[in-house]
Amino acid sequence: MKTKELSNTIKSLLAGDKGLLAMDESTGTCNKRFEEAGIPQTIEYHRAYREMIVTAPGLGKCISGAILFDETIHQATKEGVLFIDILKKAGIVPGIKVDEGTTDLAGFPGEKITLGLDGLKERLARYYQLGLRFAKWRAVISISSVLPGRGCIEANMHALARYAALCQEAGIVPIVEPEVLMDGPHDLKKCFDVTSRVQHVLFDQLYGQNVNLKYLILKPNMVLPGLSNPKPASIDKVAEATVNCLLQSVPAMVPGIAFLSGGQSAELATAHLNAMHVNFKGKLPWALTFSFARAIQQPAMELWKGKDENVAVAQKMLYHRASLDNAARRGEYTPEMERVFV
Ligand code: 5MM
Repeated sequence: MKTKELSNTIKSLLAGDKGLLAMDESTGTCNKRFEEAGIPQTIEYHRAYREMIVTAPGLGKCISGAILFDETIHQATKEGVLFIDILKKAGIVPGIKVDEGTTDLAGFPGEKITLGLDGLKERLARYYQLGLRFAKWRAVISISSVLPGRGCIEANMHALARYAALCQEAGIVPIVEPEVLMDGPHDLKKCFDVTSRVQHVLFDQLYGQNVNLKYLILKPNMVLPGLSNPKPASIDKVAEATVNCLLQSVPAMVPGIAFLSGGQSAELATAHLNAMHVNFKGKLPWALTFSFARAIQQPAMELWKGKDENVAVAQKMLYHRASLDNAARRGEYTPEMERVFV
Protein backbone atom coordinates (compact mmCIF):
# COMPACT_ATOMS: atom_id res chain seq x y z
CA MET A 1 0.00 0.00 0.00
CA LYS A 2 1.25 3.50 -0.88
CA THR A 3 0.93 4.60 2.75
CA LYS A 4 3.14 7.67 2.49
CA GLU A 5 1.18 9.01 -0.45
CA LEU A 6 -2.19 8.24 1.16
CA SER A 7 -1.09 9.95 4.33
CA ASN A 8 0.14 13.06 2.46
CA THR A 9 -3.16 13.33 0.57
CA ILE A 10 -5.11 13.10 3.82
CA LYS A 11 -2.92 15.78 5.40
CA SER A 12 -3.64 18.08 2.46
CA LEU A 13 -7.38 17.38 2.53
CA LEU A 14 -7.72 18.05 6.26
CA ALA A 15 -5.31 20.99 6.42
CA GLY A 16 -6.06 24.01 8.62
CA ASP A 17 -9.66 25.15 8.50
CA LYS A 18 -10.25 24.07 4.91
CA GLY A 19 -12.78 21.55 3.64
CA LEU A 20 -13.94 19.74 0.53
CA LEU A 21 -16.15 21.01 -2.25
CA ALA A 22 -18.38 18.30 -3.69
CA MET A 23 -18.98 19.25 -7.33
CA ASP A 24 -19.57 15.70 -8.49
CA GLU A 25 -23.25 15.91 -9.42
CA SER A 26 -23.95 13.30 -12.06
CA THR A 27 -25.63 14.44 -15.30
CA GLY A 28 -29.13 13.74 -13.95
CA THR A 29 -28.60 15.59 -10.66
CA CYS A 30 -26.87 18.52 -12.36
CA ASN A 31 -29.72 18.84 -14.88
CA LYS A 32 -32.29 18.70 -12.09
CA ARG A 33 -30.55 21.54 -10.21
CA PHE A 34 -30.16 23.56 -13.45
CA GLU A 35 -33.84 23.08 -14.27
CA GLU A 36 -34.84 24.40 -10.84
CA ALA A 37 -32.58 27.45 -11.36
CA GLY A 38 -33.80 28.03 -14.94
CA ILE A 39 -30.46 27.14 -16.53
CA PRO A 40 -30.34 25.23 -19.86
CA GLN A 41 -29.40 21.56 -19.34
CA THR A 42 -26.58 20.95 -21.84
CA ILE A 43 -23.02 19.69 -21.56
CA GLU A 44 -21.74 23.15 -22.49
CA TYR A 45 -23.65 24.70 -19.57
CA HIS A 46 -22.26 21.99 -17.25
CA ARG A 47 -18.79 22.98 -18.48
CA ALA A 48 -19.39 26.71 -18.10
CA TYR A 49 -20.78 26.17 -14.59
CA ARG A 50 -17.79 24.14 -13.51
CA GLU A 51 -15.47 26.74 -15.08
CA MET A 52 -17.16 29.40 -12.94
CA ILE A 53 -16.47 27.26 -9.85
CA VAL A 54 -12.86 26.19 -10.42
CA THR A 55 -11.72 29.67 -11.49
CA ALA A 56 -13.34 31.43 -8.51
CA PRO A 57 -10.68 33.80 -7.10
CA GLY A 58 -9.31 32.68 -3.72
CA LEU A 59 -11.00 29.26 -3.79
CA GLY A 60 -7.75 27.51 -2.80
CA LYS A 61 -7.66 29.51 0.44
CA CYS A 62 -10.88 27.81 1.62
CA ILE A 63 -11.07 24.49 -0.23
CA SER A 64 -8.52 21.69 0.10
CA GLY A 65 -10.07 19.17 -2.30
CA ALA A 66 -12.73 19.13 -5.01
CA ILE A 67 -14.74 16.02 -5.86
CA LEU A 68 -15.37 15.88 -9.61
CA PHE A 69 -17.68 13.88 -11.87
CA ASP A 70 -16.07 11.90 -14.73
CA GLU A 71 -17.46 14.34 -17.35
CA THR A 72 -15.67 17.25 -15.61
CA ILE A 73 -12.18 15.76 -15.48
CA HIS A 74 -11.96 15.85 -19.28
CA GLN A 75 -13.24 19.43 -19.52
CA ALA A 76 -11.28 22.67 -19.77
CA THR A 77 -11.76 26.44 -19.63
CA LYS A 78 -12.67 28.38 -22.77
CA GLU A 79 -8.90 28.98 -23.13
CA GLY A 80 -8.29 25.23 -23.09
CA VAL A 81 -6.78 24.74 -19.61
CA LEU A 82 -7.94 21.48 -18.00
CA PHE A 83 -10.01 21.98 -14.84
CA ILE A 84 -7.78 19.46 -13.06
CA ASP A 85 -4.75 21.66 -13.78
CA ILE A 86 -6.54 24.80 -12.57
CA LEU A 87 -7.39 23.08 -9.30
CA LYS A 88 -3.86 21.80 -8.76
CA LYS A 89 -2.44 25.26 -9.43
CA ALA A 90 -4.78 26.65 -6.77
CA GLY A 91 -3.48 24.05 -4.28
CA ILE A 92 -6.73 22.05 -4.42
CA VAL A 93 -6.43 18.24 -4.60
CA PRO A 94 -8.66 16.88 -7.39
CA GLY A 95 -10.81 13.87 -6.52
CA ILE A 96 -13.39 11.79 -8.37
CA LYS A 97 -16.77 10.25 -7.70
CA VAL A 98 -16.39 6.59 -8.71
CA ASP A 99 -19.76 5.13 -7.80
CA GLU A 100 -22.14 4.72 -10.72
CA GLY A 101 -25.34 5.75 -9.00
CA THR A 102 -28.01 3.64 -7.37
CA THR A 103 -30.57 1.08 -8.45
CA ASP A 104 -33.41 -0.75 -6.72
CA LEU A 105 -32.13 -3.42 -4.34
CA ALA A 106 -33.70 -6.76 -5.23
CA GLY A 107 -35.66 -8.22 -2.32
CA PHE A 108 -35.90 -4.89 -0.50
CA PRO A 109 -38.77 -2.78 -1.91
CA GLY A 110 -38.12 0.95 -1.57
CA GLU A 111 -34.38 0.53 -0.94
CA LYS A 112 -31.34 1.22 -3.13
CA ILE A 113 -27.94 -0.31 -3.73
CA THR A 114 -24.99 1.65 -5.15
CA LEU A 115 -23.40 0.36 -8.36
CA GLY A 116 -19.82 0.59 -9.63
CA LEU A 117 -17.61 -2.20 -8.28
CA ASP A 118 -17.26 -3.97 -11.65
CA GLY A 119 -14.12 -2.70 -13.38
CA LEU A 120 -13.37 -0.31 -10.49
CA LYS A 121 -9.77 -1.50 -10.09
CA GLU A 122 -9.02 -0.53 -13.71
CA ARG A 123 -10.88 2.79 -13.47
CA LEU A 124 -8.95 3.71 -10.33
CA ALA A 125 -5.64 2.97 -12.05
CA ARG A 126 -6.67 5.31 -14.90
CA TYR A 127 -7.77 8.03 -12.48
CA TYR A 128 -4.47 7.73 -10.61
CA GLN A 129 -2.59 8.25 -13.90
CA LEU A 130 -4.67 11.40 -14.48
CA GLY A 131 -3.47 12.78 -11.13
CA LEU A 132 -6.62 12.16 -9.08
CA ARG A 133 -5.66 11.34 -5.51
CA PHE A 134 -8.94 10.76 -3.72
CA ALA A 135 -12.30 9.23 -4.58
CA LYS A 136 -15.86 9.15 -3.33
CA TRP A 137 -18.60 6.51 -3.16
CA ARG A 138 -22.05 7.27 -1.81
CA ALA A 139 -24.45 4.74 -0.30
CA VAL A 140 -28.03 5.84 0.29
CA ILE A 141 -30.17 4.71 3.22
CA SER A 142 -33.82 5.75 3.59
CA ILE A 143 -35.83 6.01 6.79
CA SER A 144 -39.52 5.10 7.03
CA SER A 145 -41.67 3.29 9.57
CA VAL A 146 -40.24 0.00 8.22
CA LEU A 147 -36.92 1.07 6.64
CA PRO A 148 -34.02 0.60 6.54
CA GLY A 149 -33.83 -3.18 6.34
CA ARG A 150 -30.81 -5.01 7.68
CA GLY A 151 -30.05 -6.49 4.25
CA CYS A 152 -29.94 -3.05 2.65
CA ILE A 153 -27.55 -1.68 5.26
CA GLU A 154 -25.29 -4.73 5.02
CA ALA A 155 -25.17 -4.82 1.20
CA ASN A 156 -24.41 -1.10 0.94
CA MET A 157 -21.78 -1.05 3.68
CA HIS A 158 -20.12 -4.14 2.17
CA ALA A 159 -19.88 -2.35 -1.20
CA LEU A 160 -18.43 0.75 0.49
CA ALA A 161 -15.79 -1.38 2.21
CA ARG A 162 -14.80 -3.15 -1.02
CA TYR A 163 -14.55 0.23 -2.77
CA ALA A 164 -12.38 1.59 0.06
CA ALA A 165 -10.01 -1.40 -0.12
CA LEU A 166 -9.59 -0.98 -3.90
CA CYS A 167 -8.90 2.75 -3.50
CA GLN A 168 -6.20 2.23 -0.88
CA GLU A 169 -4.54 -0.42 -3.05
CA ALA A 170 -4.47 2.14 -5.91
CA GLY A 171 -2.94 4.94 -3.79
CA ILE A 172 -6.22 6.86 -3.77
CA VAL A 173 -7.79 8.04 -0.49
CA PRO A 174 -11.37 6.76 -0.19
CA ILE A 175 -14.07 9.14 0.98
CA VAL A 176 -16.62 6.76 2.46
CA GLU A 177 -20.13 8.25 2.30
CA PRO A 178 -22.99 6.40 3.98
CA GLU A 179 -25.84 8.92 3.62
CA VAL A 180 -28.95 8.50 5.73
CA LEU A 181 -31.46 10.64 3.83
CA MET A 182 -33.39 13.46 5.48
CA ASP A 183 -36.68 12.69 3.68
CA GLY A 184 -39.56 11.75 5.95
CA PRO A 185 -41.35 12.75 9.13
CA HIS A 186 -39.00 10.90 11.52
CA ASP A 187 -37.59 12.61 14.59
CA LEU A 188 -34.01 13.29 15.65
CA LYS A 189 -33.82 10.13 17.75
CA LYS A 190 -34.81 7.93 14.82
CA CYS A 191 -32.10 9.54 12.68
CA PHE A 192 -29.61 9.03 15.51
CA ASP A 193 -30.51 5.32 15.83
CA VAL A 194 -30.37 4.61 12.10
CA THR A 195 -27.14 6.59 11.56
CA SER A 196 -25.53 4.81 14.48
CA ARG A 197 -26.59 1.37 13.18
CA VAL A 198 -25.35 2.18 9.68
CA GLN A 199 -21.99 3.39 10.95
CA HIS A 200 -21.50 0.34 13.19
CA VAL A 201 -22.12 -1.96 10.23
CA LEU A 202 -19.85 0.18 8.06
CA PHE A 203 -16.89 -0.11 10.41
CA ASP A 204 -17.48 -3.83 10.83
CA GLN A 205 -17.39 -4.22 7.04
CA LEU A 206 -14.30 -2.00 6.69
CA TYR A 207 -12.57 -4.18 9.27
CA GLY A 208 -13.69 -7.32 7.43
CA GLN A 209 -12.23 -6.05 4.14
CA ASN A 210 -8.84 -5.12 5.69
CA VAL A 211 -9.32 -1.42 5.07
CA ASN A 212 -6.79 0.65 7.01
CA LEU A 213 -8.80 3.19 8.99
CA LYS A 214 -5.85 5.60 9.05
CA TYR A 215 -6.20 6.21 5.32
CA LEU A 216 -9.82 7.12 4.76
CA ILE A 217 -12.19 10.01 5.39
CA LEU A 218 -15.78 9.42 6.50
CA LYS A 219 -18.49 11.56 4.85
CA PRO A 220 -21.62 11.12 6.96
CA ASN A 221 -24.93 12.94 7.28
CA MET A 222 -25.52 15.11 10.32
CA VAL A 223 -28.11 13.77 12.79
CA LEU A 224 -31.29 15.76 12.08
CA PRO A 225 -35.05 15.38 12.27
CA GLY A 226 -36.65 14.42 8.90
CA LEU A 227 -37.53 17.20 6.46
CA SER A 228 -41.28 16.79 7.02
CA ASN A 229 -41.04 16.56 10.81
CA PRO A 230 -42.84 19.66 12.11
CA LYS A 231 -40.63 19.91 15.21
CA PRO A 232 -37.24 21.44 14.40
CA ALA A 233 -34.24 20.66 16.59
CA SER A 234 -32.05 23.45 17.92
CA ILE A 235 -28.58 23.97 16.46
CA ASP A 236 -26.95 22.83 19.72
CA LYS A 237 -29.15 19.72 19.87
CA VAL A 238 -28.19 18.70 16.32
CA ALA A 239 -24.51 19.29 17.08
CA GLU A 240 -24.75 17.22 20.26
CA ALA A 241 -26.64 14.33 18.64
CA THR A 242 -24.30 14.26 15.65
CA VAL A 243 -21.10 14.24 17.69
CA ASN A 244 -22.42 11.71 20.22
CA CYS A 245 -23.48 9.40 17.39
CA LEU A 246 -20.03 9.63 15.80
CA LEU A 247 -18.25 9.13 19.12
CA GLN A 248 -20.21 5.90 19.59
CA SER A 249 -19.32 4.41 16.24
CA VAL A 250 -16.27 5.99 14.58
CA PRO A 251 -12.88 4.72 15.81
CA ALA A 252 -10.36 7.39 16.87
CA MET A 253 -7.95 6.01 14.26
CA VAL A 254 -10.04 7.62 11.49
CA PRO A 255 -8.24 10.91 10.67
CA GLY A 256 -11.18 12.97 9.50
CA ILE A 257 -14.91 13.34 9.11
CA ALA A 258 -16.28 15.61 6.36
CA PHE A 259 -20.04 16.16 6.47
CA LEU A 260 -22.43 16.22 3.55
CA SER A 261 -25.11 18.90 3.78
CA GLY A 262 -27.96 16.65 2.63
CA GLY A 263 -30.52 19.32 1.71
CA GLN A 264 -30.09 21.60 4.75
CA SER A 265 -29.91 25.30 3.97
CA ALA A 266 -26.38 26.60 3.53
CA GLU A 267 -26.72 28.71 6.69
CA LEU A 268 -27.89 25.81 8.86
CA ALA A 269 -25.21 23.41 7.60
CA THR A 270 -22.57 26.01 8.50
CA ALA A 271 -24.17 26.77 11.89
CA HIS A 272 -24.32 23.05 12.79
CA LEU A 273 -20.66 22.50 11.94
CA ASN A 274 -19.75 25.59 13.94
CA ALA A 275 -21.71 24.40 17.01
CA MET A 276 -19.88 21.05 16.94
CA HIS A 277 -16.57 22.91 17.13
CA VAL A 278 -17.70 25.36 19.80
CA ASN A 279 -19.39 22.78 22.04
CA PHE A 280 -16.86 19.94 21.68
CA LYS A 281 -13.61 21.90 21.46
CA GLY A 282 -10.65 19.69 22.41
CA LYS A 283 -12.88 16.62 22.88
CA LEU A 284 -12.85 15.14 19.36
CA PRO A 285 -10.40 12.45 18.24
CA TRP A 286 -10.80 13.23 14.51
CA ALA A 287 -10.75 16.39 12.39
CA LEU A 288 -14.31 17.58 11.68
CA THR A 289 -14.79 19.39 8.39
CA PHE A 290 -17.18 19.79 5.46
CA SER A 291 -17.69 18.18 2.08
CA PHE A 292 -20.74 20.15 1.00
CA ALA A 293 -22.24 20.33 -2.47
CA ARG A 294 -25.54 22.23 -2.23
CA ALA A 295 -24.57 24.14 0.94
CA ILE A 296 -21.64 25.74 -0.90
CA GLN A 297 -22.83 25.85 -4.49
CA GLN A 298 -26.56 26.54 -4.38
CA PRO A 299 -26.48 30.30 -3.61
CA ALA A 300 -23.80 30.79 -6.29
CA MET A 301 -25.77 28.78 -8.86
CA GLU A 302 -28.83 30.93 -8.22
CA LEU A 303 -26.81 34.10 -8.86
CA TRP A 304 -25.04 32.69 -11.93
CA LYS A 305 -28.22 31.68 -13.79
CA GLY A 306 -26.12 30.47 -16.74
CA LYS A 307 -25.07 34.01 -17.73
CA ASP A 308 -21.51 35.24 -18.38
CA GLU A 309 -22.25 38.64 -16.86
CA ASN A 310 -23.08 36.95 -13.52
CA VAL A 311 -19.86 34.93 -13.21
CA ALA A 312 -18.01 37.41 -10.98
CA VAL A 313 -20.83 37.80 -8.43
CA ALA A 314 -21.46 34.03 -8.36
CA GLN A 315 -17.76 33.42 -7.72
CA LYS A 316 -17.82 35.92 -4.86
CA MET A 317 -20.76 34.07 -3.33
CA LEU A 318 -18.99 30.72 -3.69
CA TYR A 319 -15.94 32.13 -1.91
CA HIS A 320 -18.14 33.75 0.74
CA ARG A 321 -19.91 30.46 1.59
CA ALA A 322 -16.70 28.46 1.63
CA SER A 323 -15.02 31.01 3.90
CA LEU A 324 -17.99 30.87 6.32
CA ASP A 325 -17.47 27.10 6.47
CA ASN A 326 -13.81 27.76 7.30
CA ALA A 327 -14.97 30.01 10.14
CA ALA A 328 -17.29 27.19 11.30
CA ARG A 329 -14.35 24.80 11.36
CA ARG A 330 -12.60 27.23 13.68
CA GLY A 331 -15.76 27.61 15.78
CA GLU A 332 -15.83 31.33 14.90
CA TYR A 333 -18.93 31.54 12.68
CA THR A 334 -21.74 33.93 13.63
CA PRO A 335 -24.96 34.54 11.65
CA GLU A 336 -23.93 38.22 11.35
CA MET A 337 -21.10 37.09 9.06
CA GLU A 338 -23.76 36.09 6.49
CA ARG A 339 -24.41 39.78 5.94
CA VAL A 340 -20.83 40.59 4.89
CA PHE A 341 -21.82 39.54 1.36
CA VAL A 342 -23.91 42.28 -0.18
C1 5MM B 1 -25.26 13.77 -0.67
O1 5MM B 1 -24.65 14.24 -1.79
C2 5MM B 1 -23.28 14.61 -1.69
C3 5MM B 1 -23.11 15.83 -0.87
O2 5MM B 1 -23.93 16.85 -1.38
P1 5MM B 1 -24.81 17.74 -0.42
O3 5MM B 1 -23.84 18.50 0.45
O4 5MM B 1 -25.55 18.65 -1.37
O5 5MM B 1 -25.72 16.83 0.35
C4 5MM B 1 -22.77 14.87 -3.11
O6 5MM B 1 -21.38 14.75 -3.18
C5 5MM B 1 -23.42 13.91 -4.07
O7 5MM B 1 -22.86 12.65 -3.88
C6 5MM B 1 -23.18 14.46 -5.45
O8 5MM B 1 -23.91 15.66 -5.57
C7 5MM B 1 -23.56 13.48 -6.55
O9 5MM B 1 -24.88 13.09 -6.42
P2 5MM B 1 -25.52 12.16 -7.57
O10 5MM B 1 -26.92 11.93 -7.05
O11 5MM B 1 -25.51 12.96 -8.82
O12 5MM B 1 -24.70 10.94 -7.67
